[in-house]
Amino acid sequence: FAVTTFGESHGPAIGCVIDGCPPGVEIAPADFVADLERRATGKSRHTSQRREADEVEILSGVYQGRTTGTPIALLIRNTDARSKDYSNIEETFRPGHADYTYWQKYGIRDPRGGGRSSARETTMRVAAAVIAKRWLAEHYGIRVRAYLAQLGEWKPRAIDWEVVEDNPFFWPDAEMVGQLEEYMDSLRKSGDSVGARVTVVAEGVPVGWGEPIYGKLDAELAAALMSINAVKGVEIGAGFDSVCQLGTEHRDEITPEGFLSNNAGGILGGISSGQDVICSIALKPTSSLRLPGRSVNKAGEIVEVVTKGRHDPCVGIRATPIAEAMVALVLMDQALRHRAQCADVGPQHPLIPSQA
Ligand code: EPS
Repeated sequence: FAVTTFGESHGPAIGCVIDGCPPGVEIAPADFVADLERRATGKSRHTSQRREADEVEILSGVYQGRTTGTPIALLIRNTDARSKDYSNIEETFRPGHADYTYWQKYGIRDPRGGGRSSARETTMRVAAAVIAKRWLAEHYGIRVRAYLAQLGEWKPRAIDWEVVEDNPFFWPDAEMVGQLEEYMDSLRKSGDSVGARVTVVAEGVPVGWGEPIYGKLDAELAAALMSINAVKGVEIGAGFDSVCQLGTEHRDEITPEGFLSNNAGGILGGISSGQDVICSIALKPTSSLRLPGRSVNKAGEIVEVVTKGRHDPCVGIRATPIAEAMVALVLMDQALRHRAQCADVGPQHPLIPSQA
């Protein structure tokens, strides 16, 4: 199950091609709406105010409402680009942005909204994952969901999945939402940005997915999550907290009824254990800022950079559904690989039940 995307933030359209999807998955343009809206700009005052329709056109791979097994092409036309916002940075490099590395690598770059390096591209990852999520749910009862686990210094005091979709931050602690609104309002007014942490939990993943050395489930999750714009860190399970743990504390002891903890994040030796698969990502603060920063231009001269445009004061907020999507894409790929190799081998004895 391989996904590739194409398109630039300010080009005519963005799209993706999904190869290797099994036939028979029911899918229609309306099925993409909910997840694309969760990720979209312009849904609250706390994110970019660009207003995109994000309407999916299915160009191939679906016949009479079902996938045919052939490559699926999805297209979304860009409808609200304002390229003049970027006319002042054509010759310069935003500090902390991919402008500099794209230009060094290719000798040419599309400065309009960051072109290919824009987070607009992640729309298509979320679209592709709608199909993966549906297939995973139908075949294995898997549910992949995520929440914002930290915003700057703010950490939730409770994790309540019931409230995550009811506030603009994907925040799991309803009592704190008012404080976050205030904080984000003052941050936006200041013109600065802040980082965040997102946690993804995949429930119902059977034991045995992932390959032992090349293609470890955790390695593929890390690569997929790290490929999201602005991600600077990935953790699986206890992640960097493992550094301070003792072995007796970290190991997840086993009983016939199941594991007694989940520091492993549901993955042992690169293979799923049957527990929840848990990953977290760290996102850097948005680099496109209206506050002046020091940089150089293409001639190497000292310049001061100010970015216009409609940017997110915290890209981490909208990264929540994107992280969820990347985990679903990896799980679907690993599921198909596992079926190809091990379809005839069931789980071994003694059998520990899959568990949260
Ligand atoms: C982005 C810059 C902004 C965001 C954009 C990501 O766009 P603009 O170039 O219009 O200022 O709105 O996000 C999206 C359009 C989207 O759909 O996520 C950036 O620099 O990454």
